Amino acid sequence: MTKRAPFIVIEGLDRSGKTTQIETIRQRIQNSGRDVVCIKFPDRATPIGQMIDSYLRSQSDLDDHVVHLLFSANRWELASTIISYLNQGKIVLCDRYAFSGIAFSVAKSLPTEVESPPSDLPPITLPWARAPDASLPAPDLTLFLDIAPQVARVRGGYGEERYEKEDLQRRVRSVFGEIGREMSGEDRKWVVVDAGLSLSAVSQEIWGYVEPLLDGLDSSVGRLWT
Ligand code: Z5A
Repeated sequence: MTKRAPFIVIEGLDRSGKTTQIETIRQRIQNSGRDVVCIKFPDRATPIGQMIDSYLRSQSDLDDHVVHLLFSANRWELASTIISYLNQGKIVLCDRYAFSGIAFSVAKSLPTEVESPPSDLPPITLPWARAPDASLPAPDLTLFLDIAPQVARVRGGYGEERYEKEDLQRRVRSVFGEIGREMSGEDRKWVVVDAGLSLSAVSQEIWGYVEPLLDGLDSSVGRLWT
């Protein structure tokens, strides 16, 4: 049986170095003579991605439940393409995935120091947030680039988008911690990397996890949370 390629996800907070590290891994994989494709969520180019883009830039307002479902729909838009790449032997490197979806949406529902206006809708919980992403292609490895928001801030500062605020990033980090505790039981498919180290130290550590997967896998692509 021909092997299929691995699906590798990089997760982390804003400014944790996801984009930088994906580019380094992509080059190393290409230099090793293998096919690799990079994707990023949200994919702002699709019709749903354009709605998300407008929301993130604060050009439109949407209820938190609605935007959560849009982020998930954006992943479903690419789900069959991901599976097809993997079955063609193309390694998929993905910048953010369903875990970001859960972490950001649940973090928005956590209590804050500043009181928010009362809502008629229920808060977003982990089980509610996970449901729309169940059965998406499951990553074979997720590398969570962990960084304290105060260290991330030093890296050129946060941008102008809706979620680029230190208080929210702190709450997101704590939800990512909870997701990591749930996921870490799963055959080391979730790995925490200290993203506060130097660029080369981080990429060396990441490569140590990625390299063993490069020759492909015998199993078919898994399904998330099934
Ligand atoms: N979101 C959501 O709510 N729900 C979902 O389902 C999904 C996403 C998928 C999309 O942002 C927003 O959507 C995101 C989550 C939410 N909101 N936030 N925050 P995005 O994808 O467009 O932006 P981002 O993911 O936050 O990426 P970023 O700001 O570009 O950060 P990054 O890719 O992790 O970092 P970087 O660009 O590689 O590096 C940042 C700077 O740090 C740069 O100057 C580097 O040279 C420097 N750097 C990187 N690594 C190091 C080290 N090790 N040392 C020193 N300096 C470094």
